Amino acid sequence: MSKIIKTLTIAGSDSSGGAGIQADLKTFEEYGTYGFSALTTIVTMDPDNSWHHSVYPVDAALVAEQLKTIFAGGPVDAMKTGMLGSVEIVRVAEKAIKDNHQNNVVIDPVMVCKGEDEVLNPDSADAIRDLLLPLATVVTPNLFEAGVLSGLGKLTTIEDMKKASRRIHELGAKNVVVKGGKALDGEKAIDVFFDGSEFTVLESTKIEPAYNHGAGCTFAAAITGGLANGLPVSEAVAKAKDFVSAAIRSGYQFNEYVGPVFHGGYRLEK
Ligand code: PXL
Repeated sequence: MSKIIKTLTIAGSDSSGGAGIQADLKTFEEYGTYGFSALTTIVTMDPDNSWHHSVYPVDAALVAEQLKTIFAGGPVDAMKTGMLGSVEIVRVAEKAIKDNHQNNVVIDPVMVCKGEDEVLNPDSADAIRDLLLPLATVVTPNLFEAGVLSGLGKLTTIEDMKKASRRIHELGAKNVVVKGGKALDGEKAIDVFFDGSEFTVLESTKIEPAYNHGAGCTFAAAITGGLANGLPVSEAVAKAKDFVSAAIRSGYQFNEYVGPVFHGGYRLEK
């Protein structure tokens, strides 16, 4: 066996399997990497209450202990963060990244689950902006998160997305992908990539019906897998877009509320 390529996710558990650490570890495996995980929250969804999400954060000290275990083997080849759950956990993630001189850091600034539109925890959103964006190789906000991080509010056009990317880059993230996904009007699913000097508009055909629960986590995990494998950022992002489109095409209806992506879709289509 040649060198093991290591990836890490600091994120929440989605028991329904499409998002969170479940998405990340499955995606890391698809990229041929060895995945580590530090669990930050446990999320449950209630079928008796319209699939309402409840988020239970893990004690921040326990997140720190998990990271101590993981980094006992030295830095990983690339890592990502997902749902962090509290300001204290954001601080723990920041400290682990700094103390271990970890590079190739993908920050997915998770603020809400799909279908829920309140910022889970506004203080954590501020902490992600102030403490983690300066450490980010790539940050992957959706439209809503990009509006919050940039302070621009509701984004509705590609021009808005570009403006938000520029603001978010100024906050310290080296590369920014604003995921319009299917949220913008029109036939295409559109994301904007900004590397600090140039914008690239990434387009794909909107997929209907969209079984897309977990698409955001899977996209960020795929970028992480690409970086771990040595791809330049722009190539890691472009491949991740193909990877997540295939995962959506292979998604399935789990119940009346949710249809997750299938993380093995890209492999099956090859
Ligand atoms: O898709 C956002 C998300 C991230 N992380 C976890 C989740 C969700 C949404 O359900 O459960 C753990």
